Amino acid sequence: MNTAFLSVGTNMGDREAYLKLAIASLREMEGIQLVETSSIYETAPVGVTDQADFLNIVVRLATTLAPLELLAVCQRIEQELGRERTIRWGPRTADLDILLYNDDAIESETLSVPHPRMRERAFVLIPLTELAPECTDPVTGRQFRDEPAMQEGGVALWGSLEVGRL
Ligand code: PH2
Ligand code: MG
Ligand code: MG
Repeated sequence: MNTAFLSVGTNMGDREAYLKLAIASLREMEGIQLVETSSIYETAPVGVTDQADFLNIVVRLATTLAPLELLAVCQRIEQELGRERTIRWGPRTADLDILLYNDDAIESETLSVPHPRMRERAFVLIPLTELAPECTDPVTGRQFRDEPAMQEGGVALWGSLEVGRL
C-alpha cells in the first residue's frame, strides 16, 4: 500500500460543494482509500492574482494505484466536475494535484513529485502540515513546516468538510 497526499483547490461557483464532490469521487475510486482530510482554508489566489479566492484542502490517501494511474484519476475527477457545471472552457472548478507519493521523487513528462511548486505555497504547506506535522521533503530533507512560505499569509481557516463554514 502506498501513501499519497493530494491538494484540492477550487475558486468557482459553490466552492464547498465542489470540494465535497471531489472527496466523494475519490472515495468511490477503486484502489483509493481516503485516510483523512485537512480543514478547509480560504486562500488568496497565487500566480494569477486577478481571480476569486480559493478554498483549499489537503487529503491523505492510501492507494494501490501507481503514480501515473493516480494522476489519471485526478484528471478524470477534474473533468467530471468541470463538465457537469461549466459550459464553456474556463477556470476549473476543481484542481487535484499530487503533492507526495511515498518518499518518491518522480520526474516524467506528465508528472513531477514532489509537486514542484509546493514548497512556495502556503495554501499547500499549511493544510499538509496540519495532517502531517513531521512530514519531510524527500528531495530536500527539510520538514515542510520549516519552509519560509509557511509564514506568507493569505491562508485563513474557513471550515471543515463535516460542519461546513465555521
Ligand atoms: N492553484 C493554482 C494557482 N493559484 N492559488 C490558491 N490560493 N489556491 C490554489 O489552489 C491555486 C492558486 C494553480 O493550480
Ligand atoms: Mg494546481
Ligand atoms: Mg492541477
